[in-house]
Amino acid sequence: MTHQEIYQLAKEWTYEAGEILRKAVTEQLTVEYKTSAADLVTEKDKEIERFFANKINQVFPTHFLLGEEGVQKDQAYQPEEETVWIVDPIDGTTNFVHTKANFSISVAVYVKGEPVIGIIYDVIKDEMFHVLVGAGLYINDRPAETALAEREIEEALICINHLWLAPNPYINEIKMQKMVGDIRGFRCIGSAALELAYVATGRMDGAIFNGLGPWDYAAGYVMLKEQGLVCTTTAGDVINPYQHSPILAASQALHTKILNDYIELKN
Ligand code: 2AM
Ligand code: CA
Repeated sequence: MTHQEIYQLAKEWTYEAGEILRKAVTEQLTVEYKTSAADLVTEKDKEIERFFANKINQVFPTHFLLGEEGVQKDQAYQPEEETVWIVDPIDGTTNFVHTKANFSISVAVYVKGEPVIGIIYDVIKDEMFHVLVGAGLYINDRPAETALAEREIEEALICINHLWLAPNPYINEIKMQKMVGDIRGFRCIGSAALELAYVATGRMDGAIFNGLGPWDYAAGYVMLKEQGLVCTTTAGDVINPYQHSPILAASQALHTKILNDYIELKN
């Protein structure tokens, strides 16, 4: 099958999964803690990941699945040698449970280490960000703007989390506080994937995360790359798409400015 055909199927499956989640927000959910009360999982996270696992196993038995909930067990493979689907069945589970909006399904396909497909679906808004590398980034049926404005720091809107403005083990909070004072504003939508899609489409100018799973950023990374934007670790290094990573995404000039002036890592 061609990449174009895989892309079409991936979008169809994501819409189908979205339909399940739109129904689910009206139902009673079983919520469990994963690592803490701030890290939730519902039966729907597992159900949606299982949905993708079944589809992939049926249609692409040679492909692998790297999903947040780890429903596909017993896979031993070298990701750089294979076709790998990187899936977050619900990105922003806390929003899914509490606010019932601003959560997304994130699906990426990487072929032999290369980003090929990225899909981020805002289920409640019915807004799908999607890209097949080389064929352009789209928001539903509309091409996203390609020439994104290069904003000065005082005009920038940046996605960050409140955690990085308070004492924390990862990043110097004093410099982060300086940054939020210098920029136009900051936002935390609560779905890292959606935040990266917003940077890729120019709705936000940058995003900083201190610890994301591959499923949180893999699809966003494909979109940012297609748009000529920069996405690295918070140390400015190249990302290994199969590992947990801190992330800094922005246009070239802002990325350099944030890295040089506002980020000081603690370890
Ligand atoms: P998730 O909903 O798929 O867990 C919340 O600010 C954003 O950070 C969400 O996209 C959330 O993804 C992500 N995130 C990654 N690791 C997390 C963790 N350990 N606890 C809470 N949110 C996490
Ligand atoms: Ca998730």
